[in-house]
Amino acid sequence: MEKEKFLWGGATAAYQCEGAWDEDGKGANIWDEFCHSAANTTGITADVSSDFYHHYAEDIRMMAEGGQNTFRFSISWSRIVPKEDRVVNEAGLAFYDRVLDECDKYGIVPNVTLVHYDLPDYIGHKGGWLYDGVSDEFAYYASVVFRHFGNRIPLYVTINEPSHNASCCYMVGNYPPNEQNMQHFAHCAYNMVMCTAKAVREFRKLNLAGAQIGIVHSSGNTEALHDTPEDRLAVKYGDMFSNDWVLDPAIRGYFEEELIEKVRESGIDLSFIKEGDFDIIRANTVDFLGQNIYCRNLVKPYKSGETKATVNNLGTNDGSADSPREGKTVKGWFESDWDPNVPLNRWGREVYPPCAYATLMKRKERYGNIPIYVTENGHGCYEMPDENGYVEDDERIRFLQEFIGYILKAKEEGVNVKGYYVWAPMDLYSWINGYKKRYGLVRVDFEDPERKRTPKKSYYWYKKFIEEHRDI
Ligand code: BGP
Repeated sequence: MEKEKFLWGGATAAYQCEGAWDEDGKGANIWDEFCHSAANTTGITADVSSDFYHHYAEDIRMMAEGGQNTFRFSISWSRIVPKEDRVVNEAGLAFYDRVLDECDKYGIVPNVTLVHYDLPDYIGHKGGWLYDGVSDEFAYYASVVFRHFGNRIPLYVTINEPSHNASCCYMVGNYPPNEQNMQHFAHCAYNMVMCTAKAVREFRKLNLAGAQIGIVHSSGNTEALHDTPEDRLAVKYGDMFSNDWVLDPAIRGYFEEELIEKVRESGIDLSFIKEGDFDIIRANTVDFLGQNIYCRNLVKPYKSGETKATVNNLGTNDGSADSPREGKTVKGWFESDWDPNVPLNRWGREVYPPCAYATLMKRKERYGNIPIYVTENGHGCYEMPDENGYVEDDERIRFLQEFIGYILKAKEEGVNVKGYYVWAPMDLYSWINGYKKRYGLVRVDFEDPERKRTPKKSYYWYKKFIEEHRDI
C-alpha cells in the first residue's frame, strides 16, 4: 500500500480573505454587520480584503508552485444560505466548486471549515450563538454542503476554534456581539458543542466514503511555572476552561461531571442543556482533531479579582514591563501567569515554540491515537516591503522553523500528526487588527486595486522545507 502523504499547506478563512461581501447572492454575516457599524471604531472592513473571490486561481496556483499539497479554507455560510428562508444560493455553491476544481488541478487536498466566526446576520439577529435554534440551522447548512460537495472534500471541519471564538465574543468582547458576560459565554460554548454534534450527525447519514469530519481547536497546553498542589489544580482548571469543554464532547462524546459541577458552582445557570442533548453528543464524535498552535496557556492559582480576559492588543506591546499582555483571570479557577524569560510578540502573545510539542503530547495522552492536523500556526508582524513589494521576513521563518521542529519531534515520538498548515498562505484581514498585522507567505498589496501578490522570503523557505520533508 502506498504510504499516505504528509500534508503541507496553508490555512485561510472566508471572511478574512474572500472580499465580494455582497456579490452573487451572498447574504450579510455578523462580521459584515459589525464592520459596517459604529461599533467598529477603526472603520476597517473585509469588504474586499485579499479579494480571494476573484484571485482564487492565482492563489491556489501559487500554493502549488510553492510545493504545498493541501489548502484549508472556510465556506461562508451566508454565501450558501443567505436568508432565513433557507433557500440555497446556487452561485455560492458554484464559487466553491470552482475553488475545488482549482485544487483538483494541482492535486491539492482541500480541508474545509463550515464556520469560521462568520454567522449569517439573520442568526445574529436572533441571538447568534445564544439562539436556541442555532444548532439546527447549522446542521441544515452543513447538510446542504455535505450533499453538494460529498467526498470531493475529504476533510471537513465543523467549527473553527470554539474556545477562542466564545472568549472573544463574550469574555474579551472584541468580536461581535462585543459582550463581557460569563453566562452568555457558557451558553455560547454549549451551543457550539451542540452545533458540532448535530453537524456530525448529518455527515454520518450520508456515508461519504473517504471523507472525514473533525473540529478545529485553538488553545494550547496548560502549564504552570511551579509544581505545587495549588499550581497543579490551576493547570487542571486551566485545561477544563480552555480545552476540555471543546475536546471531550467532540472526541470522547461527553463532558466530565467535574467540569459541569465547577461551572454550576461558578454561578452559571445550566438550564440551556436540553433533554436528549447528551445522547446526541455521545453518538456523534469527530474523526480527527485540527489543532491550531500559537501559544501555551500558562497559569497560576487564582488569587483575586473578577473574571476578565485580554487578547490581541492592537500591536501596542513595546516590550516594556507594563505593556499589555494576553491572558485571563477566571474567578475561582485560575489566573494567567507570565514568564519573564519568554519573549512576547507585539500583540502581547508569548513566542514559545516548545508549546507545540507539549500541546501535541498532551492531546495524545488524553485522546490516544486520534489523527491530528496542525490546522494553523503562524506569526503576525508589521512589515515593510522593498520597492518591488518583496518582504524579507526572517523573523517569520525563524518562528515557523522552530515550531515545525517541535511538531515533527512530537510526530517522531508517536503523535499521529498527519498535516501542517501555516497561517496564512497570503496576507489577509486580521480581525480587529485590520491589515497591518500580516501573517502571509505571500504579500498582498491592499492599497492596489488589483491586490498584487508578491511571494515573501518565507514562501521560498517553506517551498524548500517541504521539498526536504515531503516523505516524512
Ligand atoms: C486564529 C484564527 C484565525 C487568525 C489567527 C491569527 O485564532 O483562527 O482566524 O486570524 O488566529 O489571529 P489574529 O488575526 O487575531 O492575529
